[in-house]
Amino acid sequence: MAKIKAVDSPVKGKPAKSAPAAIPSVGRGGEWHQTAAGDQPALTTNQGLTIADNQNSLRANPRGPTLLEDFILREKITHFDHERIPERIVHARGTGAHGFFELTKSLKKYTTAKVLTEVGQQTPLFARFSTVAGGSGSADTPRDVRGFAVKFYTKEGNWDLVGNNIPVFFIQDAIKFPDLVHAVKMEPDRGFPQAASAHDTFWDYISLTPESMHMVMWIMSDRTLPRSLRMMEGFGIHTFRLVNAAGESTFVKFHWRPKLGLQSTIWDEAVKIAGADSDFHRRDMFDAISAGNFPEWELAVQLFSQEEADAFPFDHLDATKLIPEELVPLQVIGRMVLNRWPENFFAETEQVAFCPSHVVPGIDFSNDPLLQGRLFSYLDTQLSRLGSPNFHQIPINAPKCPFANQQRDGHMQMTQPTGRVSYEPNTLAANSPHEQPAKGFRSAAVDEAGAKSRIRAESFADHYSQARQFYRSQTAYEQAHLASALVFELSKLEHPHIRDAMVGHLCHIDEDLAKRVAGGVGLDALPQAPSAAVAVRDFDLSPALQIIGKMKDTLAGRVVGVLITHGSNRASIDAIKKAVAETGAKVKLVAPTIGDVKLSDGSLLKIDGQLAGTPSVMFDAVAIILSDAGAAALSKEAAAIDFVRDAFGHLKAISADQGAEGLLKKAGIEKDAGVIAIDAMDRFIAAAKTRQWDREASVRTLA
Ligand code: HDE
Repeated sequence: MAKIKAVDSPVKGKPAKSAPAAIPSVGRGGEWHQTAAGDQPALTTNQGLTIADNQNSLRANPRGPTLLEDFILREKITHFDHERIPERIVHARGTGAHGFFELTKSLKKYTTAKVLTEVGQQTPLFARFSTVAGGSGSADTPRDVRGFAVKFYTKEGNWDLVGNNIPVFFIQDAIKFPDLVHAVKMEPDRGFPQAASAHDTFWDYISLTPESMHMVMWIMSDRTLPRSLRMMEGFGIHTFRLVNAAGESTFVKFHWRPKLGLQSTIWDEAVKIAGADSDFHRRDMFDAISAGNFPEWELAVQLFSQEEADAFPFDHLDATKLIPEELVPLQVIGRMVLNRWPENFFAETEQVAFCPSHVVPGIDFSNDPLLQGRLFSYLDTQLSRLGSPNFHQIPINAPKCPFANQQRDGHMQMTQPTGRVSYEPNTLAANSPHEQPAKGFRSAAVDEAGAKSRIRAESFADHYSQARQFYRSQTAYEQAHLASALVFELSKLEHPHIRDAMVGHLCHIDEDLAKRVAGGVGLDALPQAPSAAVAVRDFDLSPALQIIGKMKDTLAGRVVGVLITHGSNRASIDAIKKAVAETGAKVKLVAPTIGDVKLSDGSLLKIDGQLAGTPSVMFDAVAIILSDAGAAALSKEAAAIDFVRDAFGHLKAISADQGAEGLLKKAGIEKDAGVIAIDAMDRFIAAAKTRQWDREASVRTLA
């Protein structure tokens, strides 16, 4: 039998700059092996043993069985097998960043919390943005609520403001949360759909939960399709309390307002982004921070007294209600800047453990029953996810102020306390931590009386009036998007009775909305509305609830895609780059092939993205700058036709030169005010700052 020659095994990884020439290693089957250069640290096991060979497991002979004895293999594989921790049951998909909060206005009158009283102080923080329904590997852009969680590492302990990008919630009582989440998650028998609410179990549950109707208006609006995590608002949702030095408390709601203004995508765009770049939001945040364009938000508060709360036409303890800005104006008190991307995604973004119960002296809870349930849930979930009551010792979770107590031991204990005292009070250790009556945390002394019961307050009974207020406060474009989203979602249902029930609820909110949706899902007549617990009221409209009304007149932080080919006009490309850069936005060049493109003047330009992998959904506005030959070639290219057609369909401004005409024609573009000649740069920039809303009726039939 012929002797079998052992095969060389390539050495993985880059050779070190100073790597010595590969030397054959005798007696290991003839494979060659590169030794570590002197300046490289040794690869070791977790016990510190230097590893000689990280490419071959220990075998009985070169082609024989692997030996159980190979403790190096077993340690490595075992560790690998345990690399994942349970993902969050909700909000599994997230993006985090470090930054700081700077207070600009003191709330000393209302609170003792130093983070809210020391003007000019910068408090380090970690923020995590997330989708709710999908798993940790799901796409960034499904229609979904976004988590907006901020951990402030204050001098007085960690304060976690764990909010969402929508100021209300689905349910009024924490006991309903597991049902809500089970209903929206993939259906248990089939394991789909992932990260989508457009399925029977979600709408079945919602149709039986009238208190969620206000939230339904928000999730069916474009708020659930943010253009960027940098362009969303954030809300603490619940009413909290601030407590001052005299022990007096004031109610507070927290709001984050993005410096770049509010902006959303539209549904067809969000769907296509998910295919083009499922990490769209994470990458956008990474790119912005890497480029030094640090995302920023204002922190604002709504403050109100018990007497004012008593006069509201809704209950401030009900998380399905908001307090319109027109009723209690927002006061801006500071800003958050995110300026550092985590060094390690797992260690920081995955292991960060937020708990609404993490507050500091001067901040306290209200009786919102949803908040009360959350105060339990998050600590419990961290014990399950991170596996130990010592999760606060993980660097991302550890307070940055001194912390000490007599809690001891436990799984994965990292500290090694000394001495014989592990209890408080004591007389044996003078320097051991003791309670501090004067400066420690105290709950607001609130009178509580009444009979114990499982009864929802009557003041929680109005489920439709704020839903109506939200819908009617939207622009006509936004109303059409909302109605169409409902049609889309309800059309996916297999069970017609759920559709009927949902349209029945809509009748209470707005009859026109109900008719639009009924028409969209093919109902001949409006179904019977369920009985409402209380009569629906007409609140004053609140324009602050719009997105379009809250877009800022800016292109800053956005991206303009410029489609070019060989022979494109250099001067036009330079002009658009200059104009876009002046607004604080950036240009990305797209061409059929990656590498350099040779322009009209013979110069070379490096391309940022290849056409097939860089569709126009990645951009806020586009320019098409082509030579005649380039346009002729691209007219036979589906990706180029889609580039233009989608930009037009997604209501984006399009700047086009003479050469681009052929491609526009091939894409069937009927020019409107948002399709702008390349030399009218000011008009293009102005149009790029918004969407061409009036175009929509010509490209899509909305409900
Ligand atoms: Fe959460 N929620 N939630 N939630 N939530 C979690 O905690 C829960 C609610 C929110 O980036 C979990 O660490 C209950 C409202 C965010 O790590 C869990 C109830 C709001 C995040 C949990 C709610 C939120 C979570 C899962 C009903 C907006 C992600 C993993 C009473 C104010 C934080 C985890 C991050 C995460 C429970 C309702 C926001 C299971 C029981 C209302 C932003 O503990």
